[in-house]
Amino acid sequence: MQITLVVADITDQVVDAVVNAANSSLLGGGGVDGAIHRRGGPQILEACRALRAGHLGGGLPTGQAVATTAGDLKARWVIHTVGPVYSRADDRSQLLASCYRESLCVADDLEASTVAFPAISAGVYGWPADDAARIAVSTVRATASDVDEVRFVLFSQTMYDHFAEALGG
Ligand code: AR6
Repeated sequence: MQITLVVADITDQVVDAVVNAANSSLLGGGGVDGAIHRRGGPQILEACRALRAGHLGGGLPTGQAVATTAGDLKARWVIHTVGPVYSRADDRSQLLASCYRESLCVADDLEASTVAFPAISAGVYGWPADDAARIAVSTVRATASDVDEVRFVLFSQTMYDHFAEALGG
């Protein structure tokens, strides 16, 4: 598996699957989530509502992942995952790692060969950027998957630099 880094908007990516940093409701929010629903159109929300009406009636638990259509995005699927809210008192690193592992597992089920990830939990959920990058890179590296390319799509040069350091180290 190849790991690549780019500074870009994840909604512009031409990949098989785009990962959404969602919340448990799956019904939208700000950040990546808001951008994906805005650019992808109403089909994504419709698919999320159907999941909530079915086996995810209680919402998607933190650390888990589920796929829907990507609507009008250039991708085929959106893989929604719920990162943990950062806490200094409580080490939730395993839940953050689980987001990357579970998303790759869903990507394998879809037979996706290219997957774009944002820096999960590193925005609204407050995870320190250097640690978020370290967990993202080390987890993806340690996960066995048939995905050919994992592309981390970072929204700023600063975040890119954290990922580049994690990748180089
Ligand atoms: N493309 C790539 N990266 C982006 C984009 C974009 N279009 N927009 C923001 N980022 P966040 P979280 C970066 O807040 O911390 C939502 O309301 C951003 O700069 O999207 O997991 C959900 O509904 C940051 O580095 O996700 C949840 O309630 C990273 O993506 C909550 O936010 C993640 O920021 C999830 O919070």
